[in-house]
Amino acid sequence: MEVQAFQSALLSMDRIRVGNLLKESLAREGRMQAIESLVVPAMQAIGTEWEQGRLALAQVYMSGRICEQALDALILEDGPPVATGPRIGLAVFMDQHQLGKRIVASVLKASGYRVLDYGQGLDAETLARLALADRVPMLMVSVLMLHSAMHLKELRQALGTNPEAPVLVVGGAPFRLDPTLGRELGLEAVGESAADAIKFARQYLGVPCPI
Ligand code: B12
Repeated sequence: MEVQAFQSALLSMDRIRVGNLLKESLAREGRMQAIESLVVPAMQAIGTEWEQGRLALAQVYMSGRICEQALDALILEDGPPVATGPRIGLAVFMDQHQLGKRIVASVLKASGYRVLDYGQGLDAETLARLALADRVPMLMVSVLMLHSAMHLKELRQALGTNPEAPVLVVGGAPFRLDPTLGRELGLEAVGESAADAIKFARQYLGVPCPI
Protein backbone atom coordinates (compact mmCIF):
# COMPACT_ATOMS: atom_id res chain seq x y z
CA MET A 1 0.00 0.00 0.00
CA GLU A 2 2.71 2.42 1.05
CA VAL A 3 4.90 1.33 -1.87
CA GLN A 4 1.99 2.06 -4.21
CA ALA A 5 1.55 5.53 -2.72
CA PHE A 6 5.28 6.17 -3.10
CA GLN A 7 5.22 4.89 -6.68
CA SER A 8 2.26 7.08 -7.62
CA ALA A 9 3.89 10.13 -6.00
CA LEU A 10 7.00 9.45 -8.11
CA LEU A 11 5.02 9.05 -11.32
CA SER A 12 3.05 12.24 -10.70
CA MET A 13 6.37 13.97 -9.92
CA ASP A 14 5.05 15.09 -6.53
CA ARG A 15 8.42 15.75 -4.88
CA ILE A 16 6.87 16.96 -1.63
CA ARG A 17 4.82 13.79 -1.18
CA VAL A 18 7.83 11.64 -2.07
CA GLY A 19 9.90 13.43 0.58
CA ASN A 20 7.16 13.15 3.19
CA LEU A 21 6.53 9.44 2.60
CA LEU A 22 10.23 8.77 2.86
CA LYS A 23 10.53 10.78 6.09
CA GLU A 24 7.54 8.97 7.63
CA SER A 25 8.97 5.59 6.74
CA LEU A 26 12.37 6.64 8.04
CA ALA A 27 10.94 7.73 11.38
CA ARG A 28 9.20 4.36 11.72
CA GLU A 29 11.81 1.95 10.40
CA GLY A 30 15.19 3.71 10.27
CA ARG A 31 17.05 4.88 7.19
CA MET A 32 18.20 1.62 5.70
CA GLN A 33 14.91 -0.20 6.13
CA ALA A 34 12.98 2.79 4.74
CA ILE A 35 15.08 2.70 1.58
CA GLU A 36 14.83 -1.06 1.19
CA SER A 37 11.10 -1.22 1.80
CA LEU A 38 10.06 1.88 -0.18
CA VAL A 39 12.55 3.10 -2.80
CA VAL A 40 13.80 -0.29 -4.04
CA PRO A 41 10.40 -1.99 -4.56
CA ALA A 42 8.82 1.16 -6.04
CA MET A 43 11.64 1.55 -8.59
CA GLN A 44 11.50 -2.15 -9.34
CA ALA A 45 7.75 -1.93 -10.01
CA ILE A 46 8.29 1.12 -12.23
CA GLY A 47 10.93 -0.83 -14.18
CA THR A 48 8.52 -3.74 -14.66
CA GLU A 49 5.76 -1.43 -15.89
CA TRP A 50 8.17 0.15 -18.35
CA GLU A 51 9.21 -3.29 -19.57
CA GLN A 52 5.54 -4.14 -20.14
CA GLY A 53 5.06 -0.95 -22.16
CA ARG A 54 2.83 0.82 -19.63
CA LEU A 55 5.33 3.59 -18.83
CA ALA A 56 7.69 5.70 -20.92
CA LEU A 57 11.44 5.67 -20.30
CA ALA A 58 11.19 9.39 -19.46
CA GLN A 59 8.94 8.48 -16.50
CA VAL A 60 11.49 5.93 -15.29
CA TYR A 61 14.20 8.55 -15.63
CA MET A 62 12.26 11.21 -13.72
CA SER A 63 11.35 8.75 -10.95
CA GLY A 64 15.04 7.93 -10.52
CA ARG A 65 15.98 11.60 -10.41
CA ILE A 66 13.32 12.40 -7.82
CA CYS A 67 14.48 9.51 -5.62
CA GLU A 68 18.09 10.72 -5.91
CA GLN A 69 17.08 14.24 -4.84
CA ALA A 70 14.92 13.01 -1.96
CA LEU A 71 17.70 10.74 -0.69
CA ASP A 72 20.31 13.48 -1.01
CA ALA A 73 18.08 15.80 1.03
CA LEU A 74 17.72 13.18 3.77
CA ILE A 75 21.44 12.48 3.86
CA LEU A 76 22.32 16.19 4.03
CA GLU A 77 19.85 16.70 6.88
CA ASP A 78 22.07 14.53 9.07
CA GLY A 79 25.14 16.53 8.03
CA PRO A 80 27.92 15.01 5.94
CA PRO A 81 29.19 11.87 7.69
CA VAL A 82 32.83 12.08 8.76
CA ALA A 83 34.53 8.78 8.08
CA THR A 84 38.03 7.75 9.11
CA GLY A 85 37.85 3.97 8.61
CA PRO A 86 39.28 1.78 5.81
CA ARG A 87 38.97 3.03 2.22
CA ILE A 88 36.55 1.41 -0.20
CA GLY A 89 36.47 2.09 -3.95
CA LEU A 90 32.95 2.26 -5.38
CA ALA A 91 31.65 2.48 -8.95
CA VAL A 92 28.82 1.66 -11.30
CA PHE A 93 30.31 -0.86 -13.70
CA MET A 94 29.63 -0.15 -17.39
CA ASP A 95 26.06 1.15 -17.07
CA GLN A 96 24.57 4.42 -15.86
CA HIS A 97 22.19 3.40 -13.06
CA GLN A 98 23.41 5.43 -10.11
CA LEU A 99 20.75 5.24 -7.43
CA GLY A 100 22.00 2.00 -5.84
CA LYS A 101 25.57 3.31 -5.72
CA ARG A 102 24.43 6.48 -3.94
CA ILE A 103 22.62 4.43 -1.32
CA VAL A 104 25.57 2.08 -0.84
CA ALA A 105 27.96 5.08 -0.54
CA SER A 106 25.72 6.74 2.01
CA VAL A 107 25.39 3.70 4.30
CA LEU A 108 29.12 2.90 4.07
CA LYS A 109 30.03 6.48 5.03
CA ALA A 110 27.50 6.45 7.84
CA SER A 111 29.18 3.25 9.10
CA GLY A 112 32.58 4.93 9.18
CA TYR A 113 34.21 3.75 5.92
CA ARG A 114 35.93 6.19 3.57
CA VAL A 115 34.42 5.90 0.10
CA LEU A 116 36.34 6.69 -3.08
CA ASP A 117 33.58 7.20 -5.60
CA TYR A 118 34.87 6.44 -9.10
CA GLY A 119 31.57 7.35 -10.81
CA GLN A 120 29.67 5.34 -13.40
CA GLY A 121 30.01 3.79 -16.84
CA LEU A 122 33.56 2.53 -16.22
CA ASP A 123 34.98 -0.43 -18.13
CA ALA A 124 37.01 -3.22 -16.52
CA GLU A 125 40.43 -1.89 -17.46
CA THR A 126 39.78 1.69 -16.34
CA LEU A 127 38.19 0.69 -13.06
CA ALA A 128 40.93 -1.82 -12.20
CA ARG A 129 43.59 0.80 -13.00
CA LEU A 130 41.97 3.33 -10.64
CA ALA A 131 41.48 0.84 -7.79
CA LEU A 132 45.02 -0.56 -8.06
CA ALA A 133 46.57 2.91 -8.24
CA ASP A 134 44.71 3.90 -5.05
CA ARG A 135 45.56 0.56 -3.40
CA VAL A 136 42.05 0.27 -1.99
CA PRO A 137 41.63 -2.94 0.04
CA MET A 138 38.09 -3.37 -1.27
CA LEU A 139 36.31 -2.47 -4.51
CA MET A 140 32.52 -2.38 -4.51
CA VAL A 141 30.76 -2.43 -7.83
CA SER A 142 27.13 -1.74 -8.62
CA VAL A 143 25.78 -3.40 -11.76
CA LEU A 144 22.22 -2.95 -13.03
CA MET A 145 22.25 -4.59 -16.44
CA LEU A 146 22.82 -8.23 -17.23
CA HIS A 147 25.06 -7.23 -20.11
CA SER A 148 27.33 -5.33 -17.69
CA ALA A 149 27.36 -8.24 -15.23
CA MET A 150 28.66 -10.52 -17.99
CA HIS A 151 31.84 -8.40 -18.15
CA LEU A 152 32.65 -8.74 -14.44
CA LYS A 153 35.02 -11.65 -15.16
CA GLU A 154 37.19 -9.15 -17.08
CA LEU A 155 37.25 -6.87 -14.06
CA ARG A 156 38.18 -9.78 -11.79
CA GLN A 157 41.06 -10.63 -14.16
CA ALA A 158 42.23 -7.03 -14.50
CA LEU A 159 42.41 -6.68 -10.71
CA GLY A 160 44.81 -9.63 -10.57
CA THR A 161 45.21 -12.26 -7.89
CA ASN A 162 48.19 -11.08 -5.85
CA PRO A 163 47.54 -10.48 -2.12
CA GLU A 164 47.51 -6.72 -2.75
CA ALA A 165 44.48 -7.00 -5.09
CA PRO A 166 41.32 -5.52 -3.62
CA VAL A 167 38.47 -7.75 -2.51
CA LEU A 168 35.77 -7.41 -5.17
CA VAL A 169 32.20 -7.04 -3.88
CA VAL A 170 29.39 -6.78 -6.42
CA GLY A 171 25.68 -6.02 -6.16
CA GLY A 172 22.66 -4.79 -8.11
CA ALA A 173 19.49 -5.91 -9.83
CA PRO A 174 20.82 -8.85 -11.92
CA PHE A 175 22.07 -10.54 -8.75
CA ARG A 176 18.80 -9.97 -6.95
CA LEU A 177 16.83 -11.34 -9.89
CA ASP A 178 19.08 -14.41 -10.27
CA PRO A 179 20.73 -15.51 -7.01
CA THR A 180 22.87 -18.07 -8.90
CA LEU A 181 24.45 -15.48 -11.23
CA GLY A 182 27.32 -14.60 -8.88
CA ARG A 183 28.36 -18.24 -8.62
CA GLU A 184 28.10 -18.69 -12.38
CA LEU A 185 30.44 -15.73 -12.87
CA GLY A 186 32.88 -17.05 -10.25
CA LEU A 187 32.30 -14.14 -7.89
CA GLU A 188 32.57 -14.72 -4.16
CA ALA A 189 31.14 -11.60 -2.55
CA VAL A 190 27.72 -10.80 -3.97
CA GLY A 191 25.29 -8.47 -2.17
CA GLU A 192 21.57 -7.96 -2.59
CA SER A 193 21.09 -4.85 -0.51
CA ALA A 194 22.92 -1.90 1.01
CA ALA A 195 23.00 -3.82 4.30
CA ASP A 196 25.10 -6.47 2.53
CA ALA A 197 27.65 -3.78 1.63
CA ILE A 198 28.20 -3.15 5.34
CA LYS A 199 28.23 -6.88 6.04
CA PHE A 200 31.08 -7.47 3.56
CA ALA A 201 33.00 -4.36 4.64
CA ARG A 202 32.92 -5.56 8.26
CA GLN A 203 33.75 -9.14 7.32
CA TYR A 204 36.85 -8.27 5.27
CA LEU A 205 37.99 -4.90 6.66
CA GLY A 206 36.72 -4.90 10.22
CA VAL A 207 34.52 -2.40 12.04
CA PRO A 208 35.86 1.18 11.92
CA CYS A 209 36.68 2.75 15.26
CA PRO A 210 34.13 5.37 16.31
CA ILE A 211 35.51 8.95 16.24
C1 B12 B 1 15.84 3.92 -12.79
C2 B12 B 1 16.19 3.04 -13.96
C3 B12 B 1 16.80 3.66 -15.06
C4 B12 B 1 17.18 5.13 -15.08
C5 B12 B 1 18.49 5.31 -14.27
C6 B12 B 1 18.52 6.65 -13.55
C7 B12 B 1 19.66 6.78 -12.56
N1 B12 B 1 20.13 7.99 -12.41
O1 B12 B 1 20.10 5.84 -11.93
C8 B12 B 1 17.34 5.40 -16.61
C9 B12 B 1 16.03 5.92 -17.16
C10 B12 B 1 18.45 6.37 -17.01
C11 B12 B 1 17.57 3.98 -17.14
C12 B12 B 1 18.15 3.72 -18.36
C13 B12 B 1 18.26 2.45 -18.91
N2 B12 B 1 17.77 1.30 -18.38
CO1 B12 B 1 17.14 1.16 -16.56
N3 B12 B 1 16.25 0.85 -14.97
C14 B12 B 1 15.92 1.63 -13.95
C15 B12 B 1 15.13 0.81 -12.89
C16 B12 B 1 13.65 1.06 -13.16
C17 B12 B 1 15.40 1.10 -11.44
C18 B12 B 1 16.87 1.05 -11.01
C19 B12 B 1 16.98 1.67 -9.64
O2 B12 B 1 17.33 2.83 -9.52
N4 B12 B 1 16.55 0.92 -8.60
C20 B12 B 1 16.56 1.40 -7.23
C21 B12 B 1 17.95 1.12 -6.62
C22 B12 B 1 18.03 1.69 -5.21
O3 B12 B 1 18.10 -0.29 -6.55
P1 B12 B 1 19.44 -1.04 -6.98
O4 B12 B 1 20.23 -0.24 -7.95
O5 B12 B 1 19.11 -2.44 -7.33
O6 B12 B 1 20.33 -1.02 -5.63
C23 B12 B 1 19.98 -1.74 -4.48
C24 B12 B 1 20.58 -3.17 -4.42
O7 B12 B 1 20.68 -3.78 -5.69
C25 B12 B 1 21.89 -2.97 -3.72
N5 B12 B 1 23.08 -2.67 -4.52
C26 B12 B 1 23.23 -1.94 -5.63
N6 B12 B 1 24.50 -1.84 -5.97
C27 B12 B 1 25.21 -2.53 -5.06
C28 B12 B 1 26.58 -2.76 -4.96
C29 B12 B 1 27.06 -3.55 -3.89
C30 B12 B 1 28.53 -3.79 -3.79
C31 B12 B 1 26.15 -4.09 -2.94
C32 B12 B 1 26.65 -4.94 -1.82
C33 B12 B 1 24.77 -3.84 -3.05
C34 B12 B 1 24.32 -3.08 -4.11
O8 B12 B 1 21.69 -1.89 -2.83
C35 B12 B 1 20.65 -1.02 -3.32
C36 B12 B 1 19.70 -0.77 -2.17
O9 B12 B 1 19.06 -1.98 -1.80
C37 B12 B 1 15.56 -0.65 -13.25
C38 B12 B 1 14.57 -1.76 -12.80
C39 B12 B 1 15.12 -2.67 -11.70
N7 B12 B 1 14.42 -3.74 -11.45
O10 B12 B 1 16.15 -2.43 -11.11
C40 B12 B 1 15.74 -0.53 -14.76
C41 B12 B 1 16.68 -1.50 -15.54
C42 B12 B 1 17.94 -1.77 -14.74
N8 B12 B 1 17.00 -0.75 -16.76
C43 B12 B 1 17.01 -1.48 -17.79
C44 B12 B 1 17.31 -1.02 -19.11
C45 B12 B 1 17.15 -2.02 -20.23
C46 B12 B 1 17.73 0.31 -19.34
C47 B12 B 1 18.14 0.94 -20.70
C48 B12 B 1 18.98 0.06 -21.63
C49 B12 B 1 16.85 1.42 -21.38
C50 B12 B 1 17.04 1.99 -22.77
N9 B12 B 1 16.39 1.36 -23.73
O11 B12 B 1 17.72 2.97 -22.97
C51 B12 B 1 18.90 2.20 -20.23
C52 B12 B 1 20.41 1.92 -20.07
C53 B12 B 1 21.19 3.11 -19.56
C54 B12 B 1 22.63 2.72 -19.26
N10 B12 B 1 23.49 2.71 -20.27
O12 B12 B 1 22.94 2.38 -18.15
C55 B12 B 1 16.69 -2.94 -17.47
C56 B12 B 1 17.91 -3.87 -17.51
C57 B12 B 1 17.55 -5.23 -18.12
C58 B12 B 1 18.70 -6.15 -18.25
N11 B12 B 1 18.39 -7.33 -18.76
O13 B12 B 1 19.80 -5.93 -17.92
C59 B12 B 1 15.99 -2.83 -16.08
C60 B12 B 1 16.16 -4.05 -15.18
C61 B12 B 1 14.47 -2.57 -16.37
C62 B12 B 1 13.74 -3.79 -16.90
N12 B12 B 1 12.91 -4.38 -16.05
O14 B12 B 1 13.90 -4.16 -17.98
N13 B12 B 1 17.14 3.06 -16.26
